[in-house]
Amino acid sequence: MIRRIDLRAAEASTDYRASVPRAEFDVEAATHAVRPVIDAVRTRGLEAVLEYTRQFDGVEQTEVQVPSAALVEALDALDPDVRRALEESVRRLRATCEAELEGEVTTELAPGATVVHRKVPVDRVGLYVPGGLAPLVSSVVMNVVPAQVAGVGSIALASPPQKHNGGLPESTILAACALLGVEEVYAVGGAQAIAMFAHGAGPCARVDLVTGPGNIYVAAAKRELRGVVGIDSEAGPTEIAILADDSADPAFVAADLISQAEHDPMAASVLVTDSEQLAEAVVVELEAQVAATKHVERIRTALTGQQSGVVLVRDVEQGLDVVNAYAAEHLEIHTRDAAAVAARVRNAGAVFVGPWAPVSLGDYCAGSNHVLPTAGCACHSSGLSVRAFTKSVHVIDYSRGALADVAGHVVTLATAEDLPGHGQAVEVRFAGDRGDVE
Ligand code: HSO
Ligand code: ZN
Repeated sequence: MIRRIDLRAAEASTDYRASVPRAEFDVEAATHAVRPVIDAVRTRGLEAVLEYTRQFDGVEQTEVQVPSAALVEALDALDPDVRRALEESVRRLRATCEAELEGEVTTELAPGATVVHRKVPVDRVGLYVPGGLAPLVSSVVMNVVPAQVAGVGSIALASPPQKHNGGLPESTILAACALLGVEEVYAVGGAQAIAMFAHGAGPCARVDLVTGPGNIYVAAAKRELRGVVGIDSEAGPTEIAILADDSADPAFVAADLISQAEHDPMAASVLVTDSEQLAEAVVVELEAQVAATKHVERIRTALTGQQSGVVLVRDVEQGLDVVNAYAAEHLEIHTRDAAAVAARVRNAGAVFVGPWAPVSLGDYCAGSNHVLPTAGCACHSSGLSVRAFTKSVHVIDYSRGALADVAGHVVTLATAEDLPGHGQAVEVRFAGDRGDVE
């Protein structure tokens, strides 16, 4: 079922980015569809948001904000087991986020010459939680917790309205918002939600930063609005790559490939191995396990798609080159000495080491974040963390003497760039009696 790519004879200089399977997720193509939506929300605000909600979600609304009573009710009705699991998920992620908070860094360049690298949280963020094939209640946790720990003062969250829930977002999503103390929730989805965040509409004031995954229209809207508003990263269909040798357990490997294929017919599951035997055993396991899963169709489509495959390599060394080129959203290492192999991974959204750290653990309860770069973006971008919700500001504090010490260099560089006004801004301070002012 799953396709096979044999790279064992590839030259050492091969650019594996061209050889690894990859989903076709043509964000560009969706751009022309989202442009009018963005324009309409920018110019007509709430009225346009309500129109698109009627058109795309089939829901008739007169307002977009979820009443606080609905949030409280959803939390009251939440299954106690789900509540406990969410609380554990929050506890672990919060601990990681708190440990990762970066403090101020002060550098003294000379007596009286300091530069402070100060961390400032973004003022207001808009978090997007998709509806889609499954209501990802865990994505509420993954977006909200780092924003809260970073110290973001104003948090708004949007999720598509659901016909089966009276036009409100999924109840579990509302319950998670209530659990985390998020009070500003909008029943708006798709490009219109991203446009509402970027430009403001009705009760929703514009935000400074939008985060969270979404479908192709959400990704296209984020691409269009980048600059008007800050954007975390464009999230495409989910991906799992597994680097395994003959020590791996084929049942574990197959189950993990299936777990991410379960998200989306376009999801990518890629096994990279130097063991022909393991590859065959995994294929046998996939057949057996897929037949027993709930979402067989979706999973089969994902596993047989051109974006998935079993890649055969000569050895783990070549396997590392392949996975570094692929830059998977999630990468599992099932080899001997897995920690040492994992230490050599440079490009991956998140790395899962050994047989006891499946991606599902990271999806819910590891303490790591599951909003991660896809489509090879892990070679330049990071997953969501407190960093995504913080900006840094350099604060420059020099005394008169400290400026005097370096003034000559400033004037020289200003002259070299033919910008004498820059030099003058320093020299004026030392001209005449001004020179005595401290
Ligand atoms: N694997 C998804 C996140 C998720 N899985 C949420 C289950 N629920 C993208 O990292
Ligand atoms: Zn998942």
